[in-house]
Amino acid sequence: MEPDRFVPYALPSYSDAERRERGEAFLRTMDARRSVRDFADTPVPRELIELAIQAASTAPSGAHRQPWTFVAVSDPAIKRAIREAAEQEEFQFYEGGRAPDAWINALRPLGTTWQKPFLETAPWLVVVFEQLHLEGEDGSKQPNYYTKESVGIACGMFITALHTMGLATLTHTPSPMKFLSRILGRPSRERSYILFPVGLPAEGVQVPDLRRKSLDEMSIWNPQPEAPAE
Ligand code: IYR
Repeated sequence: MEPDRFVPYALPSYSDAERRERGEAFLRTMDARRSVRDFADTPVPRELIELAIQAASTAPSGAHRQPWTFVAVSDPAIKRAIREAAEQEEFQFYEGGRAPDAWINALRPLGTTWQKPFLETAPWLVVVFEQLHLEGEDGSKQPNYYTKESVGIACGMFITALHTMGLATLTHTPSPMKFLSRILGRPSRERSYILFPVGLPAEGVQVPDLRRKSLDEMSIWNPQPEAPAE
C-alpha cells in the first residue's frame, strides 16, 4: 500500500426513502438470522465459503493490518480431530467443574452440552485466527493494533455474508481453544478467535425461542451531560 496515495470515493446517491427501504430490508434479513447447532451434511461449494471470507475481509482494521487468517476445513479427518479435542475441553467445562454454576445456568436456555456433533456434520469448519503481530521475512516482529476489535468486526461480517447467502453458522468458542493452533498448524503469533461451523440447517431444526432487545432497551439518544451517570 502506498502511504500517500488517495483515490476518489463516493457512495450511491440514494434518496432518504430509498435508504430507509434498504435499511428496513436489511434489518428484516438480519432479524431472521439465528445461530444453528444442528447441521445437514449436505456439501456446500467451496466458492461460497471463499465469497464469505472475502466479504469478511472488507472489515475495517487497526492501521489496515487486516490481522486475520481464515482456516477452512472440509477434510473429515481434520474435522474429526477438531471434534475430539473440542469435546474433551467441553466435557471439562460442562461436567468437570470448569464452568462456574452461574455460567452453566446462563447456558441452560440454549440447551448446549459438551457434545459437538456439528463439528463433523457441518460441511465446513472455518476457524478465524487473530494475528497478534506481523512477522517480517527477517523474523522481525511488528505489533498489530486493535486486533480483537478488527477480527470481531470481520467475524460479524462473515456471519452476515453467510446469512445473506442462505447459509447457517454458529459462533463456537471451545475454551480453551489452543488445540486449534496445534491441529491446524498455526504459528504462535496467531491466536484462535472463533470457530464457525458452516452449512445448511438439519431438516426440522429448532432454535431457542429468543427475543431481541427493542430499540428502547438498547439505545439512548442525546443524553444530557449533567445527567447522573449511574
Ligand atoms: N463453549 C461452550 C459453552 C458456551 C458458552 C457460551 I458464553 C455460549 O453462548 C454457548 C456455549 C459451548 O460451545 O458449548
